Amino acid sequence: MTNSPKAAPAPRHAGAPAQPQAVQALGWLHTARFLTTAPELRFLPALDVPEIAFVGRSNAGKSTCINTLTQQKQLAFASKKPGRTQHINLFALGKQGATDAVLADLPGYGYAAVPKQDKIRWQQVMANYLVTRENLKAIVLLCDPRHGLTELDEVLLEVVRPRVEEGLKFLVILTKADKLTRSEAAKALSIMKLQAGGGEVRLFSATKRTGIEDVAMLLWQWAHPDLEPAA
Ligand SMILES: Nc1nc2c(ncn2[C@@H]2O[C@H](COP(=O)(O)OP(=O)(O)O)[C@@H](O)[C@H]2O)c(=O)[nH]1
Ligand SMILES: [Mg+2]
Repeated sequence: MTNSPKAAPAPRHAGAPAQPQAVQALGWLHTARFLTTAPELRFLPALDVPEIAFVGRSNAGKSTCINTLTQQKQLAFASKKPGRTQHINLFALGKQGATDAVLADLPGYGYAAVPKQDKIRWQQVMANYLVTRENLKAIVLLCDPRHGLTELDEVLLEVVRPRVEEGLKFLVILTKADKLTRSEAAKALSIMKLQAGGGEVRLFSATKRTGIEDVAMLLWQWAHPDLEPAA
């Protein structure tokens, strides 16, 4: 069994057979549609479906990753509208218009040189989000392995680690893997596995289409813990 004609346009390496679970997961992610945008946490609507939050420093590859996973170029526009770059954008997921999960695109944070005030503020926003967002199910941290972890990535890891033990799902995506040699990629992966404190770590490349299916399946499973993946 491979792709049915109605299966979502899963990105494939030529000739590679599609796993039914990957087709299912990518089809689900492809349903992503803009739900709402909020300038601050407290303006987010309360939701009762699982929420998967994407975070990472600016330029880590977050927008590209979300667009690649959802196969939806226009989603990026929502985040790129002037004045919205610091907003939290929510995208609804689910077949037949029935929302069964949401993706939250959190504002990217700056490079090492951000003013201390901004760091403290960001740290408070993240801590607050983790504690108060009741439907938060998973955090996805995007990291460009050529630059390693920023101070704020480290802060995030510290805030997230104890929550992972309490059941929060956590995934570190090492982006732009196409820019690494095989041995650099292996090294980056093993270092991050030590730092992720029980979270998952995956290499990802939008250009070479590495890790897409694997990440999609992980997110699907986290959003549907009570469903069996497609056989
Ligand atoms: N080579 C390569 N470049 C990438 C990849 N993903 C993103 N980029 C580039 O990295 C830059 C930042 O990406 P973007 O998605 O805008 O990052 P964001 O600021 O985290 O949303 C852009 O120039 C992208 O084209 C990838 O997988 N491979
Ligand atoms: Mg972006």
